[in-house]
Amino acid sequence: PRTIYLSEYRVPAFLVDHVDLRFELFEQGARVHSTLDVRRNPDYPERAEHLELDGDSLRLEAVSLNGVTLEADHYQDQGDKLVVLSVPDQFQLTVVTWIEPQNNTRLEGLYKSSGMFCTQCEAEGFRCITFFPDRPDVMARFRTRIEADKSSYPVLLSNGNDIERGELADGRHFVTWEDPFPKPCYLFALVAGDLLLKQDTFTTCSGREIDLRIYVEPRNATKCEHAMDSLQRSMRWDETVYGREYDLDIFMIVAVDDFNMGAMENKGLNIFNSSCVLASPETATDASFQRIEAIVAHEYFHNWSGNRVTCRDWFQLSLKEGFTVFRDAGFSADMGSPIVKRIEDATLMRTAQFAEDAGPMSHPVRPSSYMEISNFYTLTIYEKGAEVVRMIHTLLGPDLFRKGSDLYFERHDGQAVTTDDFVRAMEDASGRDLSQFRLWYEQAGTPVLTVRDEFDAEAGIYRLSIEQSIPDTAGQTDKKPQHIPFALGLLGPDGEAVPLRLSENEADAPLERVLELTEARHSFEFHGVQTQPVPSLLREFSAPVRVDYPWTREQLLFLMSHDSDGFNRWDAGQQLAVDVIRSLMDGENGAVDERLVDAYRVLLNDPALDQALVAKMLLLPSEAYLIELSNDVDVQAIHEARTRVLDHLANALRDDLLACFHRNAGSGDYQLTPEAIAGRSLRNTALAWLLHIGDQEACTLAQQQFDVAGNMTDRLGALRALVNSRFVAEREAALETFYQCWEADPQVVEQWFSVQAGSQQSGTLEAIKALLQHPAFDWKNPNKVRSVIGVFAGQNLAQFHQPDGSGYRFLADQVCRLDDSNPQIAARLVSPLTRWKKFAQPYCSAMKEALETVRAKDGLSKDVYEVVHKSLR
Ligand code: HT7
Ligand code: ZN
Repeated sequence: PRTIYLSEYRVPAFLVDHVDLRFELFEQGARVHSTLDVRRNPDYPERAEHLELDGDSLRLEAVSLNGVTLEADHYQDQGDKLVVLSVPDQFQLTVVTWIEPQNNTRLEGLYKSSGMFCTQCEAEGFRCITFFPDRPDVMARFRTRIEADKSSYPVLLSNGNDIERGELADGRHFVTWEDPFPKPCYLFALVAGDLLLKQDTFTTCSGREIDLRIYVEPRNATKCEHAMDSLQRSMRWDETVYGREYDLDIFMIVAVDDFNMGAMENKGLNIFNSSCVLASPETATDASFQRIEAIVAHEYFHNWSGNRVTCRDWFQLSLKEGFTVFRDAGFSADMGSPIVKRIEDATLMRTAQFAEDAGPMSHPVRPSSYMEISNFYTLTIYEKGAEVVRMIHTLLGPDLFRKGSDLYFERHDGQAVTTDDFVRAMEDASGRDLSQFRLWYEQAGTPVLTVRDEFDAEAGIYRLSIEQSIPDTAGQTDKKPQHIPFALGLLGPDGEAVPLRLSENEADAPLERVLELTEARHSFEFHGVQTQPVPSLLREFSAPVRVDYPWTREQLLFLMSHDSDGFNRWDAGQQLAVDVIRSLMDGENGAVDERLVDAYRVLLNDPALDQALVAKMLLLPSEAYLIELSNDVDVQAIHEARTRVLDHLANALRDDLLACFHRNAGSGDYQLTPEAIAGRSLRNTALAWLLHIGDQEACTLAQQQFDVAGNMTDRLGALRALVNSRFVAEREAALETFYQCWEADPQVVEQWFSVQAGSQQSGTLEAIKALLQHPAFDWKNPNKVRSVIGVFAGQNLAQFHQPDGSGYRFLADQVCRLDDSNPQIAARLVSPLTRWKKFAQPYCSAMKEALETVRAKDGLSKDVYEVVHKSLR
């Protein structure tokens, strides 16, 4: 496969002002008539003789120019390109293609899902529909006429407003849609199906009434309320916080079962993975409700950060994704608990994004090359990209940041631009120089801050030295220091905040500062400090960096109970638990530090503490995080040490856990407040810990909760605890009961698969193999694949990393099988194998061997090839 470089970017040779599409949809295929108004781009440096259009898996039926059918010697159908020879400066080109949506298992372009037609065009799916300059900087106005059988496909949707509809012969009908906003073809969408409509309205800040529509399969009629409510709240929030008003008269969401990602922000017609829209308390967990709220908001926010202002090329993907994730994070924080949201985001960064940044697929937030762009919808582009925007927000402060975002939207409305344009708008609005900051977009790898301190009691000075280094990553060495906002505070002996005086006589010194690190080495002196303080570093995870500081357990315990920064209280608990787990691995002293037990006891029993924070603090660091912190990883050793700590805590805190369980029994009616969510989380954590040690009373309580729970969070919490406990004999019976109750609901069945794929019981691999034969498992449905194979390989680390390599061979086989039908999903699934160099023997060689078998597969897709090739080189 060819590598594409950012340095090769050229403006398009031809522009398309208008696209007229006509879709004839049939069971055996679809005919697409596309008429483009094309003109030469005056900004293109030469005169391009021929027009080149992208295509993929298309059968070309006819080409005409200005209404005259072209003879075969006037164009070349090269499969992935249609070249129209010697074209005039301005012309109308009509292309007719035949495609087979019913056989499209890649789920790119036009395909069928549960009997309906739907599309996914980002990044390069439009070329699977018709020949077109499939690049985001070609923006056109689209008119789309859809024709289909009326009884099978009563609902026909596309972007914009419906301007005409009517009946055709043979029971067919048509609807024509017109989108007044020029857009790149990746934002095109079409849906045809027998769908039920849930409708509501939203009145914008300027008084326009927007028609809000959610289309679902009729059986899902009762599961749309939360998505609709989330949409309305997102629309209001974007007006209030960013001054962004919705622009069309209609906003539509359609739920489809087969979808490669979470959702897609097509202009006025968002298409969602069903699991990211549909929810009711009986069928969806708290996590699903929160995910739906976040994704609905994310896709809605794209209307400005993505659609009105889009990307010039796919190297700029983080322009829209990083900014939009930053925006949706702000929304989620405002709708729930800001600390919890920050903890969740930092956890994702530190476990998964740091791993990606240190692995073979590591790339900058603005990559400089790729083979297959679908492989670059990564945590680096999305999450690190959002952290980069967050740092700009921290450096500028909220008011200047808002000024910068206003300027960005105003300056670039209707354009396809770059991350550099975004930073320039921030600079111009704030007057700040962000030239060094731009390195965050250019350099891959996670910066490491080595922090050391000393206290000069006599002089009353506390000195902090900070050294930054950025590790080498694939193709990048000798990196320059980056501009890092480093938030900190100092705690005095009673936990009080120490004023941070950077000079001797500084009056009104703040209690928290954001230090701006720009050099490889800095040292700071804080004056007027009476006693040795405890530093609270990188508050609220102010930058996506690793901090290396020689914490003592006393310091961590102190921060855990005294830090005014909730995030760092949580983090101190995490670091303490990491240290305790690691000391067991090192065999330092065989016992678990009782101070950890005491700290957890306080958490469990102090009702004055923020219970949402407590719920997070009670979760031990995950195996994935412990792996990420280690080299030469022995997964089983990590698993055993973590399990021993869990055993010890659960035994020592048995009565406290039981009391916590009963205290958080809930009030019956399901609420989504941070307090209610925290209560359910505490209750289910307590249950899981108690079942882990086989507590008889808790086993009975779990069975009861499983039987009578009024919501899916508690029912699944109980099921998970029962399944994971080696002391419970009724595991199979519970799983069977659950399935019988919910087999008709695909989203619940996916959760049922996930619980089993995540099971801590030995022998899970055999159970997984059996699940692949289960009637509800479907290779063509990405959610099913993810809930079984993805959860097993990506989350069930102790079971996946078997010393005999059986987990790896299993994954390699499944990747090869999927590669033929859905390469995007196969390429994502192979990722757990790619970090083989990080692991100790025998894991390391066995992972590499498994990757080699994937590489040897005949006809490997370029999606999987890129990942495997970069991992093995
Ligand atoms: N912008 C959307 C990206 C997306 C996508 C990319 C590749 C393959 C399938 C896809 N489905 C959606 C999602 C988003 O970030 O909003
Ligand atoms: Zn997005």
